[in-house]
Amino acid sequence: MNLTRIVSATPKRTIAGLMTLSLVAVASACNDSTELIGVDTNKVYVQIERLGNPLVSEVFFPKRDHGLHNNKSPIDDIRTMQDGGTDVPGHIRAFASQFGRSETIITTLGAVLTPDELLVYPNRSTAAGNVGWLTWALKPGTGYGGRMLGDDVVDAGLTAIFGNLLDPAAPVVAGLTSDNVPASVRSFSNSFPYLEAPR
Ligand SMILES: [Ca+2]
Repeated sequence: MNLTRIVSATPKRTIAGLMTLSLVAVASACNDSTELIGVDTNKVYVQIERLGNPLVSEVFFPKRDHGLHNNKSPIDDIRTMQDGGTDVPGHIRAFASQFGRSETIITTLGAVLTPDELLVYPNRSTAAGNVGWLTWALKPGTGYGGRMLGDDVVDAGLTAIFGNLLDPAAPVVAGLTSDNVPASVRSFSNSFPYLEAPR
């Protein structure tokens, strides 16, 4: 399956805010400063972090660049760092290349994860199997997207990077396709807040 082609052919309807778990800075002109040096009284909120797709920052960005990712917005993800962006595709390539991952894997990951937003298509069916992380890409034209509480997103992400899901010809890097924590170790309720009790 050529996800790159699928992605480019699929109109993206983004509920971007869903994904930018960040506190979005509003009511002020944007600036490119990546330094938090205090409270900006011209802003209603100060963005301190963001999380779109799982693993993008945690895996692909070296620790020194986490602050950069947290202080930027999805619109910056396609731009190079020299141009003031976060360069998500470049970070993916730099990381994956260290493990000899194929060009197909690298470009597909870059296409699916840039910009770093959790995509949701609310006009699509929520039937079983249709909702969940990256279903919009895996089931082009019908996948709802989003993220289910029970999604083992770490295993899914590691499998995409180190397995052969995106490129059947690629070798599987043994031992790196799972965090060895199965989704079954958690249970969820059907009522708010849907999470199991602390333990
Ligand atoms: Ca897992």
